[in-house]
Amino acid sequence: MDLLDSGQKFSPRQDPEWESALQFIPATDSKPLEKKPGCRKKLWTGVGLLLAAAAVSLLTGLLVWHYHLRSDVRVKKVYIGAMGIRDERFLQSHEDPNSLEFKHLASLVRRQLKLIYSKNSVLAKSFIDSSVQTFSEGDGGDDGVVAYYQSEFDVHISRQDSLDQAIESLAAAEGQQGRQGRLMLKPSDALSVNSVISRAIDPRMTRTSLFERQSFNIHVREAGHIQSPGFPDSSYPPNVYLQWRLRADPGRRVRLDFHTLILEDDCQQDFIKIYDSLAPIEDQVLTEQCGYPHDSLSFLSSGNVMLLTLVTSEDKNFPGFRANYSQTVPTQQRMPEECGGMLSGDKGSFSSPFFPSNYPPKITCVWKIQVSVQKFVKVQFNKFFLGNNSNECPNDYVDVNGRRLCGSKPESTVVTSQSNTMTIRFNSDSSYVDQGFTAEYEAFVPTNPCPGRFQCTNNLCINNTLQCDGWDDCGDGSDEDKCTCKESQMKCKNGRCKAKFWKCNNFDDCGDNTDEEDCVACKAGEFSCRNQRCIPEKLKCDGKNDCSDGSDESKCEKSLVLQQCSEFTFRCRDGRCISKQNPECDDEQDCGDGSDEEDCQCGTRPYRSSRIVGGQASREGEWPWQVSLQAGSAGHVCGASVLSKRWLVTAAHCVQDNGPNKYSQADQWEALLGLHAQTQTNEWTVKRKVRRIIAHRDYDRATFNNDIALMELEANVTLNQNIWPICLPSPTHDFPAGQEAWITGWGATKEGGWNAVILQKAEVRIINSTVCKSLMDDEVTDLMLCAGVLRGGVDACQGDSGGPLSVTSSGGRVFLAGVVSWGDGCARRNKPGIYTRATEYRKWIKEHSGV
Ligand code: 4AZ
Repeated sequence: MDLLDSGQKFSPRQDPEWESALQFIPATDSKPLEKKPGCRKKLWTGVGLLLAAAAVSLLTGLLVWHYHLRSDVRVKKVYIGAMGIRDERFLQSHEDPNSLEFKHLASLVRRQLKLIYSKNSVLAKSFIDSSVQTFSEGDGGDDGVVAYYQSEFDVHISRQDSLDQAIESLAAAEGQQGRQGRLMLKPSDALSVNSVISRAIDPRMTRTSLFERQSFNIHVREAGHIQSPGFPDSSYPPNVYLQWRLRADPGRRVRLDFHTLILEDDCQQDFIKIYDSLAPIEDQVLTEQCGYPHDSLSFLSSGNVMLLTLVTSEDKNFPGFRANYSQTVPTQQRMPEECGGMLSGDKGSFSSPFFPSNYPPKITCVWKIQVSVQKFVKVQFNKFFLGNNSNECPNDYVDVNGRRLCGSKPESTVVTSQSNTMTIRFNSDSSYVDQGFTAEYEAFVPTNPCPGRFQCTNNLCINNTLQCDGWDDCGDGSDEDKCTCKESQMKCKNGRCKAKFWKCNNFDDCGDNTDEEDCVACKAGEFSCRNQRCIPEKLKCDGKNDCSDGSDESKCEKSLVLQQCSEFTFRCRDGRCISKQNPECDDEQDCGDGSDEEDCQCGTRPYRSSRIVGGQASREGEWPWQVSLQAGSAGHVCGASVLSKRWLVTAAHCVQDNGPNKYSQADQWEALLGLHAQTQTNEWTVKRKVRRIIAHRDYDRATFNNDIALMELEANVTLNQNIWPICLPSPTHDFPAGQEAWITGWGATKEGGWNAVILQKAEVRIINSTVCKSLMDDEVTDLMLCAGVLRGGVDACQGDSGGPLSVTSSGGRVFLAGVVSWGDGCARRNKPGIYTRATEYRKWIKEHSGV
């Protein structure tokens, strides 16, 4: 159901008093505050201090009196709870608060609660009233009803904790109370209570500023969606507390899949919470989310109800959420078929229920693996996300032959048995769910666990060629222990062998930093210039060019105006150079003429929170500068980046004629901006014809030097939340080796593979140019930049060309570090991706596009 379609509109209340209440206090006469010289000043200081001390003591005394001694400082406390009632049948009319049946049962519940509270002196003294919010079918599947209620208490401020304790102790006591309770009420009015749980409500839900409170009741038998008010055309309203109560048929689970979720970053302000209940009982929270989460956002209930709450604070512009709801197919006796069972055969796989969705709460699955006699069992967990890491794993866990695993585990965690059977038990408790796990099992011969392969200490089997290659493929380093180093390798102190060119690359490749020792010729207390000279450390950032190449003045915190510019220093429009590193668009004016902060409408994501091989699907709007360049029936061919309303940057090799494909001609192209899935355009997507292509005149087909081109769009685009320019770095912008960068695109997801449908993203690192040149047989020039993951598995690939290599600066804006250009295959070990170095083309872009 679309809430707004159903006529529920939100009209935030305005305070009519506000404007007339505004008053301006007249400025005090400043003269009496002026300092007086001499000993009168000391006298005044003494008197001032005395007065201040007196004021502080008075205030402290008042506070102590106010909170501890005054007898009338009382607070109202609200508790939320659920009461399980036996011998009562759930009726459709119990969903309608205006029905007689609802009213009747609600009044019995209220009386029962009063009776329960009356038996506890703390509760009895402060109880005010209870109200019943709603009912649902009992949890047990057969007869029974659950009542969700709210109870209010009025308590002295110093006795809040004992009230909390009294409420929390109810659950334990109520098992017996239920049976005895009958004696205290007329038999016809007594309820047969089988459980009571009450908890303090999340204080953010009782903020007095929340002036809009509403609940929506939805039956999820027919699949549909819910969304925050105004979504997607406007941001959600401020200061609201909304509840969506979702009910499935008895015996089915509620399923909620988020399509979009973009809230304010600060969970203290705006957040959603999902409960495995129809009331916001804190013991039954499945998740709390805010900002722009990257986790799996698909949830299942344990029973047939679920509650989604949205709380917002003062106005901020965030779009909110849209989530699809449905119910699961029925299972005969609820759980057993959904997970667990007997696994026979010498190979197989299994996963936590509903993977890759989050597993439901309160579920237990048991797998019994049995392989051929005389073989043992090996289970390899490929994904493993089970809540927080802890030693005892008291909450959600996987138990393998009596050993509990929980938290997050690295890929390829292996466990083995000492017999031909293994029992694996998965258990989730009543709150906070996670994505779960996927696992493969295999039988092995105990005398030869890795036939033809290398056996790691952690029992993983890897290809023999990966042993002693300088990379930890086992995950525990055992494939790199006890190696004899080759001619091209150096020996680290810890015994590892690493390629010689890793030495002195400013990165600890050995793991014990021995590859980075004895690298600089300079003595202690000296600064080593880029040109290898040594200068006293104190001359660094003193505004003078002591190194003579300017490198001692290029990475300073403060932006001193320098006497001399160098290839490492930022040049302001007025020609002066400053010593601060990467000062452009960092929201601080560093140049006297302000030119470092001009043209900075770029590099931000609309809702600040925040193909590719080895990447993952991105969220809509996450990379608003990403463009898909499409050529007639060929569809997507290359990527590009938005520079302005009119200009895109891409790779020159994308716009070269290729047989019958006349890619150098503008009319062959169409640019899709604000696109997420190749097959789906939406209200944010803009399609534009291309008016003009300007490929770099010196683009070299043989070497890929100058692989850059500009595209002018036929008509300007209107920037929106999914279309936004990336910042261009100044020629002296530094992207140091080791820095994190992101690649994005719809290119092939493996070498020689198919293009992706959903825009992919992957994290890589900038790679030292000297290392890169030696890895790429000296085919990399200074006009190129290398980035990748040298262990392999993550890279740009065919179809990503022309797209951005995005780097987030310290100020939070995203800069174009490079344009996807070429590589030796895709995602191969020690073969980084090669990018056109954007800093080298800043002037060229300005000259040809004006951007
Ligand atoms: C391509 O064919 C291509 N691994 C782009 C990037 C890379 C390889 C190939 C980098 O467009």
